[in-house]
Amino acid sequence: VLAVWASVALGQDIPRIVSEGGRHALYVDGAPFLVLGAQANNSSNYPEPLGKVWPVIERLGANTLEIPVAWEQVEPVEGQFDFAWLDTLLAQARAHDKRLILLWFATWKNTAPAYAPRWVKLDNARFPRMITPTGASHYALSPHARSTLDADRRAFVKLMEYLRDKDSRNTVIMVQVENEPGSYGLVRDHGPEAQRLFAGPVPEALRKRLGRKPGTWREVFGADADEFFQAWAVASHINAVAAAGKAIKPLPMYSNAALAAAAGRQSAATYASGGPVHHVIDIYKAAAPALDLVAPDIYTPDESAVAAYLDFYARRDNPLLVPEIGNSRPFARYFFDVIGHGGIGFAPFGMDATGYANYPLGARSFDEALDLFARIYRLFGPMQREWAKAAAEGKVWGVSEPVGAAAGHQRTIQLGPYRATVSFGRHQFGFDPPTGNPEPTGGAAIAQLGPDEYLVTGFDARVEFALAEAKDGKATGESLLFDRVEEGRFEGGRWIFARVWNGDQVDYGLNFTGQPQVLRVKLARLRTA
Ligand code: N0T
Repeated sequence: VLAVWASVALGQDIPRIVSEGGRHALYVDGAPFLVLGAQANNSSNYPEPLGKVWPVIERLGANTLEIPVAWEQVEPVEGQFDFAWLDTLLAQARAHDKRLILLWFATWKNTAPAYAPRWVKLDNARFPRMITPTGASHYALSPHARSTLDADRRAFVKLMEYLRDKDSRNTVIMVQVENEPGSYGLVRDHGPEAQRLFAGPVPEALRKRLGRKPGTWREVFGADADEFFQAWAVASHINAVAAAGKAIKPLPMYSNAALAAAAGRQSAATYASGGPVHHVIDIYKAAAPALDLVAPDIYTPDESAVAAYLDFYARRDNPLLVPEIGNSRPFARYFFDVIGHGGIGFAPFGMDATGYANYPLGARSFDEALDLFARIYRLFGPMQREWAKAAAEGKVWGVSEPVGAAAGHQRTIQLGPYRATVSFGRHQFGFDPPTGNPEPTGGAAIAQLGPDEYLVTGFDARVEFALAEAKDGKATGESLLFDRVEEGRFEGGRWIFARVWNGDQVDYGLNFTGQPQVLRVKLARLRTA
């Protein structure tokens, strides 16, 4: 009680993840917060390019900017720390009324040590690379070098001390520790320390969590042993860094994954082995309790793969955050699936005007899909807190437009007593079947506000409600009516009424266009038999 009082009195309601009953919320300033984010390009982490970042963030209507802090820029000379970048960044973020998620680019940045200071990345004796089975040097740093961990951790602690001392307002709401860790082309380290550990027993914490009998890595995990061993080592390093940082200021922290294929198992030499890919989430949970979550970086536009990834990462023990998603047009609609999974945040990657585009992962230009992301953020911005609160209570649903005719250009949402059918590409008047939108831009989101009362919104979609039990049009003696459909908006936590939808606006379902429209829908059952 005293600690709570003290933190409130000091204005230090530190952001935190609150999980209850397998649902999650990111608390910012003491209440659930939905990250309507955008990630800057990798090299935008200097004062000068910020001038090309903020205008894009403003156009998007994002509430959070994800941006790197490089180890090389804060500790260019060993033991000499320089946080001028953060001085500028924090001041400008506050002036723009935006929150920040800092990306700690250190031992692993897309697995490589390129962002480590030169006194680290050029000293292989003290900060060794991984070793291949034939004794050659790999490009990635070994996760088994105490010296590397000590140096990384010391710099990260300085970063967190800076935030403790200079950010009592908590402009920074989360920290990503490393970036897409692991190693490409080599499944695990074969250096002397790695070999010694690999021949030894699987750590008890891991073995018990996975319910396995004791044994060596190979005995326990067979063909998975190399990747699991690497994941344990990388996650342990990240955990030690995160734990030391949290001891200074306990901000939410996470690790992001360069994903493995959603279906089947490709060779671990072909993706970032040891990173938090979906089939090693449990290893990260065992090795890295200091992390609040592991997160998918989504660059495949394939809807079944995206659906699989969201299912993999939205878990009772893992809040869903999508810290990177491609910034081309097909990706925008996946916002609805992410928040439908109770996600705490979403951020297209590469959203600044510094001149780089990661096509074909994302768009040819940062502004190709800006309108699609921006309309979503403008819709959800005013009610992000209400949405995040409903998500924490497990009362949210969301779907996006499927491509191709197989799904019939529609999706179904089960709302307990009701079923919502969301269809795409129809005239607003009448019964014409859905044919899909000219491009897949549609999506709908529903949050339960009370008994029989739902917040309903979306773009380029029609939403229709039915009784869940009334299958195949069979009469049940009951029919479903709209008691009342109000259009309005949330402002400062209050619902502002604009008008009642009736007549054509409800007779053929609730039609959402490109306009930002939010409805409060009260459903009622009419007994007819
Ligand atoms: C992402 C971004 C940035 C299709 C790529 C994705 C960001 C990092 N890496 O622009 O580098 O810092 O997190 C790698 C995806 C590779 C997939 C290639 C197969």
